[in-house]
Amino acid sequence: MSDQRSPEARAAGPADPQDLHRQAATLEQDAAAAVAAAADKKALEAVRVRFLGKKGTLTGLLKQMGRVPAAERRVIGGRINTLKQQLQETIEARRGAIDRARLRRAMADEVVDVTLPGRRRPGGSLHPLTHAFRRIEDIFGAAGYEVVSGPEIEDDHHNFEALNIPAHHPARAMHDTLYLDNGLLLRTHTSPVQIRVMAERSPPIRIICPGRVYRKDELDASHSPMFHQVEGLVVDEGVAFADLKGTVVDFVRRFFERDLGVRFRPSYFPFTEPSAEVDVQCVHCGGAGCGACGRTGWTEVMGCGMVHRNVLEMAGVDAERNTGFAFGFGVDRFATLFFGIDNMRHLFDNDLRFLGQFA
Ligand code: 2U9
Repeated sequence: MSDQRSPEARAAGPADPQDLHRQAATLEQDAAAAVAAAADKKALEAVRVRFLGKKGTLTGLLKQMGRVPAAERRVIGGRINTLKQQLQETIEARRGAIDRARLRRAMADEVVDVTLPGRRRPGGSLHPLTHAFRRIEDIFGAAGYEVVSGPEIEDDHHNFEALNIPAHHPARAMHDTLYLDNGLLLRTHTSPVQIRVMAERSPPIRIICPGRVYRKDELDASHSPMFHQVEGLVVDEGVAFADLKGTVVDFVRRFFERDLGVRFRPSYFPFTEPSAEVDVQCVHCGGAGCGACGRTGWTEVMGCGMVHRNVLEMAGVDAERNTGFAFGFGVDRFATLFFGIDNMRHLFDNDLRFLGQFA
């Protein structure tokens, strides 16, 4: 049989089997220690390459097999192969141990203590105007009124003409209206909604119309170019001023949760006849007089009256059979009185320190 040894092996001469056994024993100890010391997969891979790689220690041993005398080759070759297999198994076992250790650490880091109290998210709060609108709608809703909304951009007819405010009537100046380029306008009250309802429905009508209204005012302690209003309208057979008085007194006492004194002062509005302005006893001083009510003991909160016959007729209501009453008030005013807010600006500043007080 021809010589299978590599040229190097032939040149190097025979290998001492005992020396190979000694190298194998040393390798076994070194490899076991190196695998055990590998702290992570990268270090373990370096150990694998060091012993089992192409230029690894064990590979070097195998390369010497060619110089071992044939009689010894089977024994030493078997030992080295067993060593290689054991080393591979030891490395795999260590890889598994490293993975399990890493998983345990990860789980320890991510552990959730479900018994801990939850982190409270800061709750929001309702705007004082929202509170006021809800109170108003609850009170009138309980009395059988329907809440109706309408467009904020209106036309001259619905905002003025249909309310008995003809083209050059001084009342328009009262409203300091904001007109758009197309001749439409920002409604100065929510009355147009009631006009639209009367045009679409037959009596009996019982509605309140909340919403934003606009006037060319500067924002100051008691005025704003945009403010919030509620108007109410009742049209039916046999509606009398006494019904209006009873409704207004009942509403303001329910809203302010107090048996406040209420007084009606004769007034004038183009859309109602007779008309009245409504004062309530000052919610701060109960009528004794203070800074909030200008030492009068009374605060004006509302306007009202019996719907003018012209308005009913223009809206297509049979004024022979039906009469009606209407009222209107600023919600901002009711909110500032109810919550003791001293300046209208606070309603529009969006300062969370202020708004957070109204849960
Ligand atoms: C129709 C007929 C009549 C609504 C009314 C008032 C009196 C009134 C002001 C109070 C403060 C507006 O917010 S405010 O500036 N309103 O004084 N409003 S009677 O009368 C109507 C409404 C609609 C069809």
